[in-house]
Amino acid sequence: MTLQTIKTTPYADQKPGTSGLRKRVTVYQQPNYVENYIQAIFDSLEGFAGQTLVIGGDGRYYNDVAIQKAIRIAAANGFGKVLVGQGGLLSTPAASHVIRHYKAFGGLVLSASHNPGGPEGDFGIKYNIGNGGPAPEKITDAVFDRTKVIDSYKTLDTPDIDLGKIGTQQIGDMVVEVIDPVTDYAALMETLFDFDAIRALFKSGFTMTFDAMNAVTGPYAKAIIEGILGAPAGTVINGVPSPSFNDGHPDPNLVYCKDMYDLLMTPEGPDFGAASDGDGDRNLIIGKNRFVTPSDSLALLAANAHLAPGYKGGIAGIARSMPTSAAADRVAEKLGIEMHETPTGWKFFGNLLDAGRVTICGEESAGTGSDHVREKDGLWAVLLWLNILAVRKQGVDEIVREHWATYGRNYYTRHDYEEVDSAIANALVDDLRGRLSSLPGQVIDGLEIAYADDFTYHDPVDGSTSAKQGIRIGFKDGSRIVLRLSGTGTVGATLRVYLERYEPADGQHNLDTQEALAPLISIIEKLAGIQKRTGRNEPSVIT
Ligand code: VG1
Ligand code: CO
Repeated sequence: MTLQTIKTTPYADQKPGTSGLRKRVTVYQQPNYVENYIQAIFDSLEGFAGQTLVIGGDGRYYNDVAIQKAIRIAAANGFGKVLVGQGGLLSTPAASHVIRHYKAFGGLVLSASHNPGGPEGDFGIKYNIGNGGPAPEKITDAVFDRTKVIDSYKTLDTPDIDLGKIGTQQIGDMVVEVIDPVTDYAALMETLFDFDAIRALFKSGFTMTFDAMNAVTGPYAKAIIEGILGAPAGTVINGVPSPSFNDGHPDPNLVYCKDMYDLLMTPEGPDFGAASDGDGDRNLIIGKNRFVTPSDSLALLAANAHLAPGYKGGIAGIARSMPTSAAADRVAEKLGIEMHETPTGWKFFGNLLDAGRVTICGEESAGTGSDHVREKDGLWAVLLWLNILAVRKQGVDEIVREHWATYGRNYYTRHDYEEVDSAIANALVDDLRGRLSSLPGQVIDGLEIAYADDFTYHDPVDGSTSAKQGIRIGFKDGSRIVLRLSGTGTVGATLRVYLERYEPADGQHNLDTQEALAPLISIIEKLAGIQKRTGRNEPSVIT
């Protein structure tokens, strides 16, 4: 077995986005594309000689090829040990837990999350630091700089490692330990939730369907929900991870989980429906006759977290990404705890969690999580919901309505325009940005603009600043429109428009969401001309 230093030439497009480097599989298949990126990551880190690296992925197409490359490059760069999930699988939250639990130096998460998979789909690589969370911008910026000049990478001339067998193997000076991907994660969940109460809930005849979307959460959900918690076999559907997600799109929203939604709206349907995404960090929650928006779910979980043993002492604070609705802010206010607004992407929550300033975090894009790991965690959210349902002995709809009657309702929707020509999308955002200072005071369709800015985040823990994180237009009545470009798409640009309107506790809570937000939809068209400029007459996806 020989250590090799292989000459390479840089790629210009290896800039990490909201969550790692996501590209088409065909882009990743170019010579040395994976190698360059992983070597650039290691070149940007210090002090890992002899340390442990965690590697796992969501099992999508190309996972098996990339993971072998990653192991060889890690060995050649001097890591002492690699911990890898059996079959190359680790959900993103489980990878975060494994990094923390075994005090690893960091980890590589091979995933493009909710993006479609398969040979024509997407692949991704993300580096997580020792706290288990996505690398902060300081590191991702350094990695990008390095990719632009990289001229060689290190690897070992060795056959593929057998990842099917649990146990340790040696490659060069490095140990490879293949671990069961589920065991440590399931044990962690057991410390947080009242499993006896949830078991009793299922025994009492409560019914649920969990759609793992042919992605990585299947084995976790089966082991925990059907195995440990005793839900009937068949509660977990699409539970076998498939490299192409069975040609599905593993994004748990009302478009790709429409069948589940329809089922939950019928009397014959189960009491509770949930789903998670490609890498297991997102969640969808639907009760009988009640879809819970992710922003509301964050607020509800924060308000009820004390009902679960892991949070019985109360929560220190809440953080939400900027485009997420302000529903959680009202909970924080009532609890008298800290509330933080951060840019999109879980990497911005890490410092607040590490500093103990917040316990629960969430994003409007179906991501919620807590300080138990440093990633959002789909199954965790589902289990916390089950714990709350078991303790409160009420249905989802009733709990949601009581919440609105206490805190008011934030009507909320997101309109996505996908695969828009990048030049058109950038010009649209730049034009609006240029006009922001003239907007406050203007009255459009009877609504007065109170403020308009481009969100800049000042991290209160490390003092770093992140500018240009999305355009916010706020109105006197508390309504808000946010507009930003996605950092996870792989083709053209995806324009996201986030719309929110607040109805107080004694207000109207029964309106249709799109109708309730129609005035704002019309205002943003007047201000930004999205449909006019993109030539689209409706969003590609409404969530
Ligand atoms: C999207 C979501 C964001 C999320 C990110 C990664 O980013 O909006 O909230 O953190 O995906 O989630 P963007 O830049 O496309 O809006 V995942 O589950 O894809 O890792
Ligand atoms: Co994900």
